[in-house]
Amino acid sequence: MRGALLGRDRIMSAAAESAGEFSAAEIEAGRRLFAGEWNFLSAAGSLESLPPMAGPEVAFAGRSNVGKSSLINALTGRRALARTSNTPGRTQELIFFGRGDVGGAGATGRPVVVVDMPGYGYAAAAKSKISAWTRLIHDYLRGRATLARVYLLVDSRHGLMAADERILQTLDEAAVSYQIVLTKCDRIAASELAERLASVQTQLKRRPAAYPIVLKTSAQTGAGIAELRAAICRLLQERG
Ligand SMILES: Nc1nc2c(ncn2[C@@H]2O[C@H](COP(=O)(O)OP(=O)(O)OP(=O)(O)O)[C@@H](O)[C@H]2O)c(=O)[nH]1
Ligand SMILES: [Mg+2]
Repeated sequence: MRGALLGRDRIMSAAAESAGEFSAAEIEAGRRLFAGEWNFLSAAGSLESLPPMAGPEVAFAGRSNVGKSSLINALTGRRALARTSNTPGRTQELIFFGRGDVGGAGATGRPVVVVDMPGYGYAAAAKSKISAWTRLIHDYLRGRATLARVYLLVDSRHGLMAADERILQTLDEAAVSYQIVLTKCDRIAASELAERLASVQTQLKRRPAAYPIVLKTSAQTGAGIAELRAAICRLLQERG
């Protein structure tokens, strides 16, 4: 397949592959960023109750039950920092987490805040709740100047779905940088995972604010977690 790529596509593909790789030093910097004591900072059910903007934030968004809270627990090494559940609709507010030690200073010397978001596409909740969450999610994503990147989680078994369209549109329109992270990779065969990754990356080509590399993770096995930490660390360094 790779041999079939020609010219610009081939160069782009090579650049994308190298940008998706991390040196041992970057993996270590990512580990250090997420080591230490992570704590709950605050929760916001409305725009008015958002904490004041301070250091850079990275937010985890995606369909209900895709594994946002589980991934945050895997990143921070705390099994029950973010609340997880088998039932969709577990996280019902924007939840802010930070490092308790050294003010949470990361590689840039500034604290990084991790934001767990309510899921979308959950039809069983009350209509009024769904519309309130939807408004909160979209307002936060559009209006938060300190938001360094959104990690948009996608179940590796399903790929991008119709329910993801609205958030992709908001992020592209607001020019908020986002990266797709495949979750639950322990649930599918390696060959299927490679196909899903390629097809999602192809779908992103026409998305202006999407980072072209898709990450693969499993909160269950820990696969891809060190790379996601390194990616966040690199992002913070690039932002300066
Ligand atoms: N096999 C497997 N299951 C996972 C993984 N990550 C999450 N899960 C399971 O998926 C379910 C949902 O996980 P959550 O982390 O609560 O999902 P969420 O996206 O935060 O859900 P909402 O807050 O309801 O939007 C739970 O039963 C988790 O145990 C994973 O990497 N592998
Ligand atoms: Mg959750």
